Amino acid sequence: MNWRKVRTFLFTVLALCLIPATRYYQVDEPLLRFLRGSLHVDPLSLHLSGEFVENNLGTELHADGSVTVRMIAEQYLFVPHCILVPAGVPINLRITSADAVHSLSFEGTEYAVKTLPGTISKAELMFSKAGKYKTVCREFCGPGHYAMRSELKVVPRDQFPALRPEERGNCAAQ
Ligand SMILES: [Cu+2]
Repeated sequence: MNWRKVRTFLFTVLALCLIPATRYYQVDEPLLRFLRGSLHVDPLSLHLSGEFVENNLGTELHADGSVTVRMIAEQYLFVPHCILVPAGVPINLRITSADAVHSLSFEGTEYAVKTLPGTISKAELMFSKAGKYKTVCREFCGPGHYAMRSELKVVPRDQFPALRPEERGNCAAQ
């Protein structure tokens, strides 16, 4: 038996296995959720029905003080373009994509949320300090990818506007 050939073969198999293994949490996790059927959403009718209709996007303040943020990522912007959230409050982010795979990240933080058309990505975020965070797409999604950025504005909790149940917070209202 030619040990050198066997060794080369085994190394090749190992290397090929390692590539998907390192990408698993980035790509396959939303894909698996999608295949499991939970958190499924139709990317073609986001603006027509369901939780991602336009007047449901942005920051929603619940009676218990918790916050839900709903967003859509699409080539080449995040909707809403500017989001307002209170500091020091856990934020439930729910985001989906209308077209390609994107990744919403907040500069200066570890947060990065991959979005995939057809599935809702969920994340728990918290911003302890007030300030502005640039939000950028970290997944190459086409020629306009590098212009895909928006903003998150964190304001002290007591300065966060008291929203009526049907209202959504965004920077334009500031
Ligand atoms: Cu992108």
